[in-house]
Amino acid sequence: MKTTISQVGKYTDQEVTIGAWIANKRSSGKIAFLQLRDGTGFIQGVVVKAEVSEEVFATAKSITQESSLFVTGVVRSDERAPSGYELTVTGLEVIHEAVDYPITPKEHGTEFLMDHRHLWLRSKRQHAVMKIRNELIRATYEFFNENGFVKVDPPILTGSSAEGTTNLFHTKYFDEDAYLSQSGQLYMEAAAMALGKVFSFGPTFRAEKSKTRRHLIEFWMIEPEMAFVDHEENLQVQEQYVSYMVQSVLKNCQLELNVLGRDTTKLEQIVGPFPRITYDNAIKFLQENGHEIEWGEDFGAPHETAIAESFDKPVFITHYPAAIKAFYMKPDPNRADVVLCADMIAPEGYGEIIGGSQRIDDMELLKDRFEEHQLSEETYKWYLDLRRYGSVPHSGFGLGLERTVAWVCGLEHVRETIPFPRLLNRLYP
Ligand code: NSS
Repeated sequence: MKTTISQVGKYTDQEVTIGAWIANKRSSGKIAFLQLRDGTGFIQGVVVKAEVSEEVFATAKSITQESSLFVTGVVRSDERAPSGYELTVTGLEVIHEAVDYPITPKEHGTEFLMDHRHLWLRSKRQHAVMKIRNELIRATYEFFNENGFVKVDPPILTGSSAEGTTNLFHTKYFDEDAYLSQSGQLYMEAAAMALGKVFSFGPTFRAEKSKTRRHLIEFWMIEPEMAFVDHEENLQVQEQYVSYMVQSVLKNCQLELNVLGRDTTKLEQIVGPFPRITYDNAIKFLQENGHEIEWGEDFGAPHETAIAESFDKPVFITHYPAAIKAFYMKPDPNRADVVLCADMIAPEGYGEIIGGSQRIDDMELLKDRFEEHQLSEETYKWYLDLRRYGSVPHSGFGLGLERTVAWVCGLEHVRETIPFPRLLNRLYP
């Protein structure tokens, strides 16, 4: 029976064949242990000299790391094995022999591994990260589909900016100037007026000369947008969504969390509601704790970490000064110098994972903002139309997938959270 490692449990004590690679190997005169991987999982294949043909044992002894082969063997249930199973090998058919695979079981430097990202992805750790990334995506679709949202795909090539003009990737669109999307938000607002509750999931681009462990040049964002939803309701959707994602990973990715050595007790606490703190109070808190920061300044990573450390759950920082936030955010009706927005800061020092807000729904105010931000009204004519024809209160947010993966997996740096990271000095592989 041809099967995969993830499915061997259905064939206990039966003979199966699996297409696999040699992840690692050790052998003695009488026995060889093959660490096999096939993409769906990892399993140990045991080759006992006395039980197989001479040829099979010779192959087991000489086979090199990352060679590919069809392995035939009997599935044994084994409590000690991480997957719960082991394979007693009866046959080996080599497909392709790998010569001098560059990533050996010894330690390698980060730059070396990044240069070999196309191969590094095969490792057990990276495999676990990609599986958890996939679970977060799967849970995202499940959550929004079950809650009445429609998936809408905004364009990647755009003629305007959504998040400020300083970090736009410029390109040509035949004779016109064009930019790679920083955020699909403005288009999602149009979609919300057509479909009510919508969400997008796609790549976004920021030409930021930042080299921090939280910044990617190309990253993936989930952007829900909701008509007839205000600031407070927006926060409720966010805490439900983030709780749902984390609980889904806990339910479906125990093996992967274990490979990564993640402290899951920390993740078990991620259940809404999440605490909230206003920007005003966050500034006070920081000042009282010896940070040099004045009202009106934006938070840096150390500030975010200091605030997050007071909580076991993600925390919303709300009501930022209008002057340091995007043009489209709605001012607080009780106080025009702050806006109805929130950033969600993940616990354990992983920083901001969500930025969201209620949007300006008044056309005249939006026009004023365009002027203040020196944005051409002509470029945003269609966006103003949303306020011209049946404008409604509406809100939305953007969750950065890679920062969320870093947090859930407990990774130091976002470079391991995406298959092929685009960083300041890296476009290869
Ligand atoms: O700039 S954001 O804070 N907000 C927006 O783009 C809004 N237009 C979203 C919306 O309301 N529809 O980015 C949102 C999130 C932020 O919290 C991070 O988690 C992530 O996107 N983000 C990034 N991740 C990795 N690398 C970079 N450079 C990055 N920039 C933002």
